Amino acid sequence: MSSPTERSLVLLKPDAVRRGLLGEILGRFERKGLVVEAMELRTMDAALADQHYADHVDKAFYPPLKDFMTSGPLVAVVLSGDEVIEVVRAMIGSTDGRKAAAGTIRGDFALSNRENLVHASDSPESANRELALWFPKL
Ligand code: 3AN
Repeated sequence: MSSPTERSLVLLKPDAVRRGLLGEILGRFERKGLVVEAMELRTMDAALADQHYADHVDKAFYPPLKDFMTSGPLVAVVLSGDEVIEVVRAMIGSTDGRKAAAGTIRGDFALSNRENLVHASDSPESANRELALWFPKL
């Protein structure tokens, strides 16, 4: 019996929408062979931000991060594929766009550690939690 295909919750952040990079970023995931299972343009409100970033709410960088993440529409995407969580994390690169490797999404298009274009679940546990938060009916 084959195991069920893994899923990841990916957010194309408000800077990706504003900069017109949705097609570029989604295209990379599609060309990699990952599958879009669900997708929605929506604006994160304060309550959802606090839930989504539950691990970060007490950190100094959280208030400006919350302002940024609630500043305009983002695109929430459910991606699936073999080892999708690890694959997508490798494709987006490290948190700080100035240090992220060339060839990654952040390395190629971001110059900030806050406005870094993409969020992606970092473990199966985070994926389960985030998928339930963003796509409870899935
Ligand atoms: P990642 O998105 O690479 O998993 P996390 O989970 O450590 O990074 O942080 C969540 C988000 O918080 C990041 N995507 C980034 O937007 C923001 N962030 C993290 N560290 C900093 C920082 N030192 N200064 C400003 N924003 C930060």
